[in-house]
Amino acid sequence: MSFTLWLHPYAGYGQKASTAAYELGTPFTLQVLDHADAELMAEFGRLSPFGKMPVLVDAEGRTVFESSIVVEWMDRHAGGGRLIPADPDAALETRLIDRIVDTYVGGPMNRIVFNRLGRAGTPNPVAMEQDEAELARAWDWLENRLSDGRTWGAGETFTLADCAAAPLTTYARRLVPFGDRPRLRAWHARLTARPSFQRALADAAPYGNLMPAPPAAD
Ligand SMILES: N[C@@H](CCC(=O)N[C@@H](CS)C(=O)NCC(=O)O)C(=O)O
Repeated sequence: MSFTLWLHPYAGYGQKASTAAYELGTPFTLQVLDHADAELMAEFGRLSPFGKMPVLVDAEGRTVFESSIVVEWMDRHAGGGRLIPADPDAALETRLIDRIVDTYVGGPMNRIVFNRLGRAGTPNPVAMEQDEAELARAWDWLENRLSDGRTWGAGETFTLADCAAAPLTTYARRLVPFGDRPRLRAWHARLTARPSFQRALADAAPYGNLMPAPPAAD
């Protein structure tokens, strides 16, 4: 299996895909997106129907997009059953946590960042407050879900849920701190220490700090 991942190493959803690839140990070609390169971005525009990263291009030139589908594809082609557990109930819990993190952590996070950068027109403080409230609600929900003592997002093995949560919680906690949520904080510490995520962070390091938010204070 050989494939190329089109992404920017700083982007949270890009790191979700690269963390998964590093976790599986599958070699891949990293195609870094560069907005200053019009030709490259035009090619990316042809690959990505909604202009979003990551996009995976396989050896036959077929594209796979949407980060969760990209991770499922990589897991299946690496033999299956690791990032999406073979047990159907465990797979369902994995997909649930992945959906919650993508929708209610990544969603408001991206909207707040777009607002702060002025990419959504004039910054809208009311919309930003609503998005901060949604993030706090996601933190509460996750804290409660972790109360069964699980080690990782969906159980005792590192899955798609953790590939999503590692980058997205790392960025989103800079907008809405974890506060008094010890299980969420402990999970995040385990995610941060995971070698696959450390490799994704190392890919991002040369780009410095692009996030319009101070470093996490808590
Ligand atoms: N639902 C998409 C979301 C991907 C996404 O939002 N990617 C961001 C980077 S973190 C992006 O491509 N942003 C570029 C833009 O919107 O211009 C997925 O899971 O792949």
